[in-house]
Amino acid sequence: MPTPTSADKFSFGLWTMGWTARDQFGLATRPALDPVESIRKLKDLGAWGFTFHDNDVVPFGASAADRDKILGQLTDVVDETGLVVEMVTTDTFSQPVFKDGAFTSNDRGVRRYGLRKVLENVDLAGELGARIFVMWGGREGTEYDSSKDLHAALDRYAEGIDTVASYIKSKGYALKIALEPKPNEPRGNIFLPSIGHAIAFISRLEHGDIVGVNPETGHEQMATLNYTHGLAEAIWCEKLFHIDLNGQHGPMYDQDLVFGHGDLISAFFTVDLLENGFPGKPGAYEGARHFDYKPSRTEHVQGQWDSAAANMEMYLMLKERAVAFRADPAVQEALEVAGVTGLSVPTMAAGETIEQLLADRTAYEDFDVDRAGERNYGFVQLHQLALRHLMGFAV
Ligand code: ASC
Ligand code: MN
Ligand code: MN
Ligand code: MN
Repeated sequence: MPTPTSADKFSFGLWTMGWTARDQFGLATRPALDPVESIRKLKDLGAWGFTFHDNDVVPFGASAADRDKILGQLTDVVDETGLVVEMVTTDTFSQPVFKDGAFTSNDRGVRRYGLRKVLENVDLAGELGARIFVMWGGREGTEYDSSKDLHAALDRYAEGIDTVASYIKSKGYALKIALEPKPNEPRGNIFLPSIGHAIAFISRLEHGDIVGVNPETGHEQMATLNYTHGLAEAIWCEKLFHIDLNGQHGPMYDQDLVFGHGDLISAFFTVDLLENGFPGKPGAYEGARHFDYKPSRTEHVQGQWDSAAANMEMYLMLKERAVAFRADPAVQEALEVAGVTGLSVPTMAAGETIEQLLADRTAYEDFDVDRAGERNYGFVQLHQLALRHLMGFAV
């Protein structure tokens, strides 16, 4: 089995393997993990970095003295292990005060409080040297459309993100914001439900240059969207700042399974895109391979760590297969036959004008539409080759 090293840039949220499995229907099934011990354990398993919400390490409402003590322990274990704090995120969803959202709450006092909580956390992220600041607005949304002025909500959301971005710039932190889309859960409908919605929103911001996206596998799949396509468009827009990898079986509740334990074929093509898709192109993703999963409620401490290791093993196994898939001469020929390689050729010739295109009879009047309609693209055979590689039958 391939084993992870820090060069693989794997990272985990402390809230992921540390989840005590308290859910809507039942109590916790395992004890809370000590964050300091968890960081040491992640190091032993071969991870490169870790991430956290403010309240994963500093309890909500902790005194300044307690906060400093906890953060001192955190920086000590970072020094000891060499693990990287690559991303920090803020919990603006757990406490009752945020039940109608933080930046888009109808209550202005809550909005100002939410903004202050996030700005405090920006300082923490900046001081710890994190490069990415994720914002998952899980409570920004509605159950009832009567409950929200939707235009005003988007104004307030933009105002909030722009305020945070301008604060980051004014402080000179090397931080970029990554918005995390999700269609629903915990709200009936969450604002910025997909990668595409988020990118359109970012294009309207004043400080959108330092704002991108943090797409999560399962969140896109809950909306029946193709995660790999979403990543591709985010890279193409130079907006893929971070990723949350996990597993999901199509449109149902947010499962947060181990990466690849849901839609395995989709996971294969996600890894293929990340490893083979855009190298050297503008916006190519070089950040952490970050997992945002939850060990199933049936697992106790051993299962929590087994599942953490499983995420990295899945990624590396898929990477091995994806690299072999691209290197296989039979695949390269099939890509050629299918026209996949030909798609890189611009449709217009270099320097060609629209007039020249209009005058080109071979493009239209004399184009053999019937013959083109009869082309066998061979996509099924190509996909079969991919699955042979994925299943280990192509050696
Ligand atoms: C995050 C993030 C999520 C949520 C969820 C909380 O920061 O990326 O998807 O919080 O993991 O349980
Ligand atoms: Mn999720
Ligand atoms: Mn996430
Ligand atoms: Mn999540």
